Amino acid sequence: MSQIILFYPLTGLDVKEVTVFPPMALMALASSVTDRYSVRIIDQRFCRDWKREIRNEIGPETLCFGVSTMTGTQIRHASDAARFVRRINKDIPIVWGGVHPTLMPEQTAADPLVDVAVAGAGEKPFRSLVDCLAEKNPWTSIPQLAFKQGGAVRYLRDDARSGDVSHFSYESVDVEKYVYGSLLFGRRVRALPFISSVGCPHECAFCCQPMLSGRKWIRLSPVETYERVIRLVDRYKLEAVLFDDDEFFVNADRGMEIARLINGQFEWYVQTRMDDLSRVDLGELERCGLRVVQPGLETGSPRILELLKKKETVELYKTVNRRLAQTSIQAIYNFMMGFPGESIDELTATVDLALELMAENPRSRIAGFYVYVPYPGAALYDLAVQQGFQPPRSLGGWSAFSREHRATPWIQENKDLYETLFITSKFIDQTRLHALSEGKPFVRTVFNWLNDRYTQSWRSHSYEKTWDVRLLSALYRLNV
Ligand code: B12
Repeated sequence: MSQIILFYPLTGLDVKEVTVFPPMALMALASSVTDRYSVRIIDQRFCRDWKREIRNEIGPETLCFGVSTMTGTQIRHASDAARFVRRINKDIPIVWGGVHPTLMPEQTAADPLVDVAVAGAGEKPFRSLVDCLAEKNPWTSIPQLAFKQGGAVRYLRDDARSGDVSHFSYESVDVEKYVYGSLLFGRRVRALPFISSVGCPHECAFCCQPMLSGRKWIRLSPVETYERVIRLVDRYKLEAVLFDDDEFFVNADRGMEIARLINGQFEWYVQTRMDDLSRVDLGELERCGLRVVQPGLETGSPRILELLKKKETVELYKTVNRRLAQTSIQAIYNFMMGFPGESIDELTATVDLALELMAENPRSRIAGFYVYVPYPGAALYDLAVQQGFQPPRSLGGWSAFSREHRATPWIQENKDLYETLFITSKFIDQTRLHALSEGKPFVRTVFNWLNDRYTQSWRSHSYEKTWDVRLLSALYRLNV
């Protein structure tokens, strides 16, 4: 049987049981080919000796080596793997897919370590490609592919979106490795992610999703969602499900119907917006098992909210936060900083908003304060370029664009301030990291000390890069 090797690179944010989720992109690809081909998924996050693994797998029956990547750190690790495969056998086609090749198919395909870049949902084009490779047929007319031809790059653009969103081949990975999620639920629970819809109709100017999805929202019906999720829950004895949809409550009625079908049989988590939360019945969602919501609030400055095209207000944030406080649903808020033109006062407004939300809703958490990174495909990207941001001209250049990216020209003057806020934001909610210190009293004591120390400095708006921030920053970077 012909064989396909799929590789999931380190992301730069790889904390087991916290951010290491199953490589769903590759499991989706696998589901489209396993009827005819054998598929081996290598997840670098679990595989220190990934080179030996690749060497052992590659053989005469290998049809291609596929690799998935977001923009940022993953590109570097994907390139290492591709380079290694080239060295072992230069005739194995190397196929790249994922968010970054979707945003920049031509630039990706121009890289010497890329034979084919696939833009968009991969199931259909990947199946067509491997069929052609297996039958030794030409593949250069398959839509969604970008590749080099006659000294130039050709890209067969096709914006059609797939109608299905969640056929994952769980058999192609060792699911047990991914099953626990401790940070989100505050304790170790058996949990797996599930995706019930893809895309998002909103147009947030910092997000690449409008370009990825064309602002279309494709979803499973409530019954389909429930049936697939409950099968997953039964099969893997799950206590919780993480809905990794970009925006779960785009349609409030659909969301409520899914909730009623779930009816508290397991705990669940969703990514969603505050305005969507203002339109749903939080009490009923609580009864139906919704435990955690993770909205992006981004800023406490009304001007920046306008700039970001969030179409939400600080007042709405406060109102919904108060309503959430009356339930047991925990809110984990995401913030961003370092936007072009953002003043220190505007940044302070974000700090104050975070403190106020936590004071009014003591169960709420702060996921973090992240520095804005101009990802290609986002509307704000053009403004970033006008403000002096120089986009990389090659695939390799984008590998530096992780969440630790601190190279945008307008933040240089206050780089230490952003670094301090990023690091201290991880401790500011008093308990979010506590799950990591379970059973480790010394670590817990240190966390408590840091919590108090940083709360004081946020309250007094003093963000000095003290020795402890430097140390934490160095420790953090070891993982990136
Ligand atoms: C889970 C997740 C993560 C996980 C990693 C994934 C994992 N498996 O563990 C973690 C938590 C580590 C993560 C981190 C980050 N993430 Co994230 N993440 C997601 C999320 C919620 C789901 C990804 C997923 O599994 N999708 C499901 C699969 C089926 O879809 P897919 O990946 O698009 O794959 C399809 C196609 O792309 C293609 N394809 C993919 N790979 C391949 C490979 C081949 C060979 C082929 C042919 C095709 C192909 O086919 C697949 C099936 O159709 C998405 C949002 C979303 N709903 O998709 C964001 C998303 C991918 N993340 C995003 C971002 C911004 C980040 C962070 C920067 C966030 C932050 N501030 O920290 C970091 C990056 C790490 C870093 N060092 O900088 C952005 C992408 C930005 C970009 N330009 O790359 C997204 C789109 C969210 C958003 N709307 O902004 N993330």
